[in-house]
Amino acid sequence: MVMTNIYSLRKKYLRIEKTTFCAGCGYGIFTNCFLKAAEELEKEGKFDFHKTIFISGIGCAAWIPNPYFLAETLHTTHGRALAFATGVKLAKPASKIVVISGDGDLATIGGNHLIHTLRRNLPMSIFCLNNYVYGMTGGQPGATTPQKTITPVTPEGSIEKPFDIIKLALGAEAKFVSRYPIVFPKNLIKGIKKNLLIGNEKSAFTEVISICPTHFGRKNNLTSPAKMLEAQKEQYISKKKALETQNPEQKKVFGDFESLDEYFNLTK
Ligand SMILES: Cc1ncc(C[n+]2csc(CCOP(=O)(O)OP(=O)(O)O)c2C)c(N)n1
Ligand code: SF4
Repeated sequence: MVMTNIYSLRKKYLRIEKTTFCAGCGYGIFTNCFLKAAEELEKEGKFDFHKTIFISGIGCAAWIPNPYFLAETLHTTHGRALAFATGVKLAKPASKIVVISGDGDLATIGGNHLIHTLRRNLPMSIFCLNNYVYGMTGGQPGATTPQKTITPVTPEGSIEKPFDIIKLALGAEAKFVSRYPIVFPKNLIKGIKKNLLIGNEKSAFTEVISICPTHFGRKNNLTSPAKMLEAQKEQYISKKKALETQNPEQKKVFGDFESLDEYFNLTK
């Protein structure tokens, strides 16, 4: 179970144990899952948290590695985490690079860096934390915001069609692409471990579906973190179940994706 020794994990891996994230923010769940995955891999002798270089851009998600992780961290400029990560990898090829940042940072302002990083395929692990808005600056819409979402600048609902980040990554011919929602922590931990291992050889990309109760939830009738998690649970189905059942409700699929064709077949 994920939470059993989470306090000792936080002591071991965090510089500051208490975070400034809003109560119920999905990033707490992601952080705990990441620490659990890191610890499991360390026990297997396959990962060294304290020697890893964690790189992030700007945003609430970008705060996860820095200031919190007790490791080498580089907190960069908005949208440019992958450009910095590329530079660090080229300068220090033996280093383990992990990028953790938001969907605004990696897929909106940093979208160009994302496609070229995936195309270039330098070994690194990339975690894009998607809460569907710009959380840090007040919940404005970005490239992933679903249509009809109420935000401070779209009081009648967002009208633009959003990016599906998985399609974007597969379209850029990323060599490893996966998606895991925070509401399924056991799957998420496995997904994080797989990404961390594959990221030693190539660019490994994982979209983590998170929640921002403060800005997305409050404005869109999801009035508590629990309601947001329940809604997330309803919206997503594992790839295994989607294949077994043909995904009759056309839910969004999570798991590891091999190709655009496979992804299109799963989601129709
Ligand atoms: C060049 C630049 N443009 C805009 C900003 C303002 N800004 C800071 S964080 C942010 C959005 C972050 O959103 P996301 O990456 O999705 O992370 P979240 O806060 O939702 O975790 C923006 C627009 C900035 N710091 N720098
Ligand atoms: S604003 Fe949203 S994303 Fe940022 S800490 Fe609060 S709940 Fe989390």
